[in-house]
Amino acid sequence: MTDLAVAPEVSSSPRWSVDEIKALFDLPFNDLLFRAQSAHRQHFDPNEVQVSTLLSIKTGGCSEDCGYCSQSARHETPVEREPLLSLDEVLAAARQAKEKGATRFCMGAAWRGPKQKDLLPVLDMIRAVRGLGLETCVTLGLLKDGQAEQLADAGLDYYNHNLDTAEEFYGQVISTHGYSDRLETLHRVRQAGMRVCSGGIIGMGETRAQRAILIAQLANLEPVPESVPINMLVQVEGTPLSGAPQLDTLEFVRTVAVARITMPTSLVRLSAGRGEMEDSLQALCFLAGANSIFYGEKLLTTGNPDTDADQDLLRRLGIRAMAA
Ligand code: SAM
Ligand code: DTB
Ligand code: SF4
Repeated sequence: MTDLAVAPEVSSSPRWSVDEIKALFDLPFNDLLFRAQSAHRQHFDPNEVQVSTLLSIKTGGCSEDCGYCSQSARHETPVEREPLLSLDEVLAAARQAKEKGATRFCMGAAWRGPKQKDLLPVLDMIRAVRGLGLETCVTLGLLKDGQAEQLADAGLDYYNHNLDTAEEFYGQVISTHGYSDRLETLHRVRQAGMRVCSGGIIGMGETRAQRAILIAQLANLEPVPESVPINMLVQVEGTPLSGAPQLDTLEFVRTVAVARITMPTSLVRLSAGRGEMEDSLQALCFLAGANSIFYGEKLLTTGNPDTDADQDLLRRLGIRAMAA
């Protein structure tokens, strides 16, 4: 179990027990979706999605061994190591994202965590992107003493740091850092007063019970993450998880629905994996309460639906972009 001294943001009287969450997963599909859609309508316009665009500001060559990740230096993947992008490159991408209708710009770096010399240029990027009138989010890995405060001072709106899977399964996917390291960074982000974006990856070989444990962990964070990305594993050639058995897509929809019911006021993001999803599956995810997407032809290193296809899908579903 997680040591509460390390992670004081884990509530001592949890809002949701793992058994309650397992029971949600086990509901008949239609009952589960009805409950999710009802919860969604209590807090959100069901015909709106929040639109974020993602940019990899530092790609590849990461020291960590995350079994799903194309950017680990320990896996032979098609991704090449690249230096940190310049401020001008980032600003050009952010301007384009804004023109295309994104309200939040998320910048990701393939680091275990930022070194101080790396953090300084990222602070400039945050200030500049904010200056364009976009919400800002960064995902830079584990934060050390004082770094969250520096990000907050630069005006960062959200820090993305996923718990990714159940604590008991984490060690089978990642050996170079632990679950308590992730919780400690989430705590630092909260202490510095920033909003939290934290979710996970589904389809890595975890059991349904482990999906329930992940959702319980997220839903019992105090306060609950404002943004909860639910990623479907994108299998990348050369990673240890390439070739993992494909998850039943309805189980992914169930996970979105359970996230919506247990975190009713959070944005639940239908994140990685949309590129491989039929429109009808994405529509089911929206019905299950997903109300945020990554918009733009690339995620970090893998593909995402092209923007024309997304505009067409949202038009056919009568879904509008949410104002920031
Ligand atoms: N290095 C930082 C870290 O690990 O927190 C930030 C970047 S990392 C790529 C951000 C997140 O992307 C991971 O926590 C994971 O949830 C997601 N991710 C990475 N590769 C993925 C894949 N192949 N499929 C689905 N999600 C993935
Ligand atoms: C999140 O939960 N998903 C995004 C974002 N946060 C950083 C990353 C998805 C990465 C998918 C694989 C890739 O493109 O490399
Ligand atoms: Fe590095 Fe993040 Fe990829 Fe893990 S998920 S290998 S920490 S970039």
